Amino acid sequence: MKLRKREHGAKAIRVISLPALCFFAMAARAAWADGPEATPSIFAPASTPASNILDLSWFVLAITGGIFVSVGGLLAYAVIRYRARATDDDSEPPQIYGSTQVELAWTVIPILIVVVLFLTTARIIFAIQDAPKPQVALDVTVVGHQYWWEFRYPKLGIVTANELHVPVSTRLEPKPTFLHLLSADVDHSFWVPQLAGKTDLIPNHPNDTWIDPYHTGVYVGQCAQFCGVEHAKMLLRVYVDTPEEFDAWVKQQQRPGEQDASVAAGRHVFETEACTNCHRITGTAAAGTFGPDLTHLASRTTIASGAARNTAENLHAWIEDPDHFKPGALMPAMQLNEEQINELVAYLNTLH
Ligand code: HEC
Ligand SMILES: [Cu+2]
Repeated sequence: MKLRKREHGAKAIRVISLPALCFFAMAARAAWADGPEATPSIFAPASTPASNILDLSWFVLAITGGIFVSVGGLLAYAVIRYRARATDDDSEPPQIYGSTQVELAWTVIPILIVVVLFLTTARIIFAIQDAPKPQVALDVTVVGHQYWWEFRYPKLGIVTANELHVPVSTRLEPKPTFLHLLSADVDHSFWVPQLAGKTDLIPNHPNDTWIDPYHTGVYVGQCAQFCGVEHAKMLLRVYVDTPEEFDAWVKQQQRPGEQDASVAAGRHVFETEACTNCHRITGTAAAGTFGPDLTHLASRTTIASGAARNTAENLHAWIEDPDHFKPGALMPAMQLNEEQINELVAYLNTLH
């Protein structure tokens, strides 16, 4: 009987040490995090809004961790120190009610803690929201669609999809990107964990956020607001380029669609099928805006909002039946024959 009671004490300690272990594992992770990660982690921020949020998270975690450790410690102490013993008589311990000091202490201290957490959080939210936009900032309009992202660079005359290119922003040469967030249909949420917190894209209610990534590389993100059946495959990539890479990318995107005579057959299929109703390729009659702009499709690494790599086989499978990668995607299977699809893929592959 005695032994079993001791086991209870040991269990209480194990339950407490598990969250503590997780806490230290995360802290250790943050220590060596730097640059882009394959699995995005909020513990490896690479942009001011994300690192402000991480600082706040550590602060909140320190306070709540302190509460957890002291309450858990007192509880464990009481459980072990005052456990039932064989020598106990069965009388009740002294019953104490109504100590004004104690009641005041456990009402006022939590209120103060909540006020501190509230104020520090509000401060960070407003610091990010109200950050002044410098002259050099890059403007991008982000439009959420079921289930893909449209990126427009109004001052540069560029429209692209799913893969956002921005220049790196260093301390010496700051070049933040300000994002104006819109939606074409339902609620979406722009979230690239290493770059900034989530900001929703709400129909008829424009929102704004900004990023200033300090390392080059690819940062992955995801729509963070349930927006329909394919919400989980509404991924996004942010390419943080050196200034030279970014300028080269801009020049390439500003060119009209490639006109390669060797793939005229595929272009003909594209222009005579319903593709033109939904997609735009500058330099052709296609001016649809329901689906992604395909003018520079071949310059993208992925298709269908990160659902598949941009390879000839995947393009073939996608055009044959988009449900192959994204069941419920809003592009119909066009019932084309093998030859037409092959011609189309050959054409799309020339659209650098
Ligand atoms: C009814 C409108 C519609 C028609 C018609 C249509 N598409 Fe699409 N297409 C879309 C939508 C919407 C997407 C985005 C799907 C997603 O990612 O969820 C898309 C995505 C694509 C993509 C991937 C683009 C990217 O950057 O991810 C390609 C390539 C494509 N369509 C080619 C075609 C071709 C070729 C045709 C004609 C045979 C065609 N589409 C017809 C609506 C359409
Ligand atoms: Cu979405």
